[in-house]
Amino acid sequence: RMVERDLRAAILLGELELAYQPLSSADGGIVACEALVRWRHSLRGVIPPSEFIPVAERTTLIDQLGEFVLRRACCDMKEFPGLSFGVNFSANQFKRDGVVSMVEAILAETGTDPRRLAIEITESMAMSDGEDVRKRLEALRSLGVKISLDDFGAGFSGFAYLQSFPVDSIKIDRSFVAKLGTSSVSSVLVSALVNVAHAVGVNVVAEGVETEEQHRLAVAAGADLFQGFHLARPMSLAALRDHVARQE
Ligand code: G
Ligand code: G
Ligand code: MN
Ligand code: NA
Repeated sequence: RMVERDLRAAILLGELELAYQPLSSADGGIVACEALVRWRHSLRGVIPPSEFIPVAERTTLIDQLGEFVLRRACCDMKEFPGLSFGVNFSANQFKRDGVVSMVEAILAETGTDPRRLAIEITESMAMSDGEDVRKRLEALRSLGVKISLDDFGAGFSGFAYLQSFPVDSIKIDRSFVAKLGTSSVSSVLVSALVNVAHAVGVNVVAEGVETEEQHRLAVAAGADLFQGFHLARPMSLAALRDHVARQE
């Protein structure tokens, strides 16, 4: 209850902010960012999303939170014309009838090129709800928005699924990336995921890259993009400006 009341106030007071984590290609160049919401509480300091997204999900606050995140990300994107931005959508947010028109309205309002926005939903969520989810994904894609399946492989839905599902990229779950270097089987597994994805025209992000070796092995396995603490941590908008400028 208290968290719910505080979160409602936080949205109004502007206590929510976005951190951005870069995604880079094999040569190290930044090509995209993932937006990650944070709550800067006046007394408790920074509260991670794992503590308040579930609360928001149980109420209608997830709608306001989702709109806030998307609007802020679309505004911030204007500073980085060459980069795509990923925004996470949670299950209940995606189950809402109005989700597609909400995205369309915010793209229009902020003058955002839809092709630069990737909506991240978890693999397990995508699989859960049959036709409704598929229709929404197709509607978003026909706006030009990209769809990315987060935590892919964790809720193993099978390869066949990828072929028929309206997605543009998968983010291989970090549990697979964490095992790279610990056994040859893990490299074979990641390569297999990459090969199947590429065969059906789907891009692959290796997420949770924490070491030089994991990066090297993920590159060798053929992943297209790389994200993780080894490359860059989530950072403030101001830090992202510096980070991108240093690279240019
Ligand atoms: O940043 P952190 O590792 O604490 O994120 C934890 C979880 O919160 C991740 O699963 C991430 O997808 C989710 N998350 C982060 N930002 C958002 C957001 O803006 N909306 C939703 N729905 N989930 C988010
Ligand atoms: O579920 P999702 O992939 O959206 O989760 C994103 C979260 O993963 C972010 O909150 C971010 O802080 C976290 N993250 C990003 N890179 C790494 C990493 O290399 N290792 C770990 N353990 N977490 C990471
Ligand atoms: Mn994500
Ligand atoms: Na993930």
